[in-house]
Amino acid sequence: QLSDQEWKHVLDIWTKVESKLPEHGHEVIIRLLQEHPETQERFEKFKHMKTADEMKSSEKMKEHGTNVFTALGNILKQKGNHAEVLKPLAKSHALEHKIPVKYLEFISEIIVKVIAEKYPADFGADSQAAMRKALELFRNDMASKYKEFGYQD
Ligand code: HNN
Repeated sequence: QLSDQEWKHVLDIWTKVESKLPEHGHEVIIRLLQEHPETQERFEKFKHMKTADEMKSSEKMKEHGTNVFTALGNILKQKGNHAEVLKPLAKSHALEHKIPVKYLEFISEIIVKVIAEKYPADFGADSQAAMRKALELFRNDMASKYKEFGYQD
């Protein structure tokens, strides 16, 4: 679990992210698919896309980035008490989309990298460490829900 100070770091930087949430979500998804091509196979609606340019001009992908970042923001705002919000997501990502925890690790790293690039002055070492911890908590709780749903990756 995170301290009050750590949650404050996480939610303060998230306020900045929200000022351009669709753009940042879009960029994170593109980088995930580019850096880890195996993740692209998990998306029926994106797996035909070949180039980063195609992804950049895709409104559908931007919309998906928005959905992912909106969901993540809703989780972070629970400050760890996210069981209820997590459950439907864990269920769809385990049983329907079949997303291994490893992919959640991939996106976590990219999220920290992208925020650090966009907001260097507001995302110092303490904030980065706090965000990493929050994303780790999210992944751990996803992983235990995965087990409950009988999904082993
Ligand atoms: O639960 C749902 O299926 C609703 C759509 C949704 C949301 C709100 C998805 C989603 C889909 C369905 C896309 C569609 O058809 O519109 C798929 C195929 N995800 C995936 C696949 C992979 C994936 Mn995710 N998601 N998602 C969300 C929301 C949040 C969310 N998803 C994530 C990762 C890392 C991957 C692996 C490639 C992901 C994360 C980290 C989050 C943030 C909580």
